[in-house]
Amino acid sequence: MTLKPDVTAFFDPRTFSVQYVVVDPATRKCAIIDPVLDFDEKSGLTATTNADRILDFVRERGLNVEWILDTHPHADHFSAARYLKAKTGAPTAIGERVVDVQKLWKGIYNWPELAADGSQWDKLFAEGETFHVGAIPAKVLFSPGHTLASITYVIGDAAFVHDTLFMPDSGTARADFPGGNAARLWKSIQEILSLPDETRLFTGHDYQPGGREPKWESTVAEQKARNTHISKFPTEAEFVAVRQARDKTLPMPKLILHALQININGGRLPEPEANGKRYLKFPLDALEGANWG
Ligand SMILES: N[C@@H](CCC(=O)N[C@@H](CS)C(=O)NCC(=O)O)C(=O)O
Ligand SMILES: [Fe+2]
Repeated sequence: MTLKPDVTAFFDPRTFSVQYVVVDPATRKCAIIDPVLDFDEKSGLTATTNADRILDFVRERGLNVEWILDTHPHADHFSAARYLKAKTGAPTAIGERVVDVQKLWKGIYNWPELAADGSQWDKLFAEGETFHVGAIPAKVLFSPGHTLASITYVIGDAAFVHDTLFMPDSGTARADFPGGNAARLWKSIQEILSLPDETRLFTGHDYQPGGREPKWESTVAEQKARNTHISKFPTEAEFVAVRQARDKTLPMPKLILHALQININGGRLPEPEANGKRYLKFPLDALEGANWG
């Protein structure tokens, strides 16, 4: 029998991100997945509105946070993992290939002091590694393609697929960031679609095509039947061609250069300088060939 966690989604309309609290109702233990730390690039302000909403939910329901999980180093928002660890004491985790993403971006940022060894997280998951949320068994699938380090958390009958498959009417994630690969993404998607048909899939973003209300939950069966990129372009070659053509048209996420330097450091903001203020650093002309939008 596959156990069913209670899943609550928290949609962030600023970044179209979906954050999750995954609860084992029997033990009231939970995992938080992909929490967002708010940032406004125009003013440079940071805030913890999204993360505090999650903390309120956890407190009101008397839940015990067992894990703070990220699916990949995000390119469009800051991770609130560090903030939530400080608030709850729960361990942070990500996939072990994060070290490859650290090495890549350490070069791009010319950041010799960054330890590219994953030591910024409490736990680095290996491919196929198992753990528990309360009494519910969980397993890690490596799902690279969108990033080198992307993973899927399968927790009971629910898979947190983040930026692989979006909702069926929206398609799939882009594969053109440094370290991205459309053919690899196709393989990762096939692995997710080989889970049982009734597996609940929870996506990491919803860009609300056509202005519809935000949605985040589907099933393997629905994705196989209706995903606009997968059902219409079923072979690897067709998918890769469509994915690469679309990626050429997409401007970089507006926060990619802001976010990666926070997220490859486990969600830590830069240390304050002598005046007590924190500063970001931007490489110029590093993402050659990127679409200007
Ligand atoms: N306009 C958004 C784009 C964000 C973006 O590129 N999202 C990635 C996931 S991190 C993606 O796969 N997007 C697919 C798409 O836009 O079609 C931003 O600037 O933040
Ligand atoms: Fe992403």
